Amino acid sequence: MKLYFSRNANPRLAVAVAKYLAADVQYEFAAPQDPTQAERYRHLNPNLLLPILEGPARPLWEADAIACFLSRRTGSSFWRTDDEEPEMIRWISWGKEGFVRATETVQWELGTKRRYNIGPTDHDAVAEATNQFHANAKILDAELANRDWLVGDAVSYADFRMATYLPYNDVARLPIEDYPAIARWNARLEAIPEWADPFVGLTAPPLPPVPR
Ligand SMILES: N[C@@H](CCC(=O)N[C@@H](CS)C(=O)NCC(=O)O)C(=O)O
Repeated sequence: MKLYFSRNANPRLAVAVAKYLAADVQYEFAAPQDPTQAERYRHLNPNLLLPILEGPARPLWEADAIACFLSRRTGSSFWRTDDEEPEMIRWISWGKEGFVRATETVQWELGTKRRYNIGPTDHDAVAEATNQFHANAKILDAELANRDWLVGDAVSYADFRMATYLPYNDVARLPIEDYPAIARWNARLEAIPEWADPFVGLTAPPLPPVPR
């Protein structure tokens, strides 16, 4: 199986999952958004986005689907399949609408758009997403106040998914430290080597710098 990736957030998430699960995959850097490369990838993912897992009967795209597949394939409970599964889905679903979306938007406006010269930063969008971040961080902080992980007593895919954009907070600069339980949880995640740097040993160009 081959996992196509870049250093951006969703492929980073998929690489972290595959590495954490010690899945038997090869890793290949890809650039499907590059017009000169797009046709190589269109049959694998018509969205021309990463991650893509080639190997299953149909190539799989969407980080969540890839995480589910690899967890099943490796016989792991990282993607819960027991009574904790609804709880895991709750956090994946809520995160995508709230905390993840807020952190994604700020990172997109201040990071990705500037890195790839996609267009001017929409400061209203940053302000709105920052408000959304605070509203959701308050809820997440209360949830994490008395436990280490979102689901049960061990890390799950819900934790990785919720934190998708936090490794890019050097650019987004959202005040994670104002939420002590989130900060502790993020530190626990960063203590997992496969999360802290999923790209160790892989060949991939660095992200373009964010111009000042
Ligand atoms: N919903 C998709 C989003 C995929 C996506 O937006 N991928 C972006 C990176 S975050 C991408 O492929 N950008 C082009 C690139 O990294 O080369 C998922 O969860 O996998």
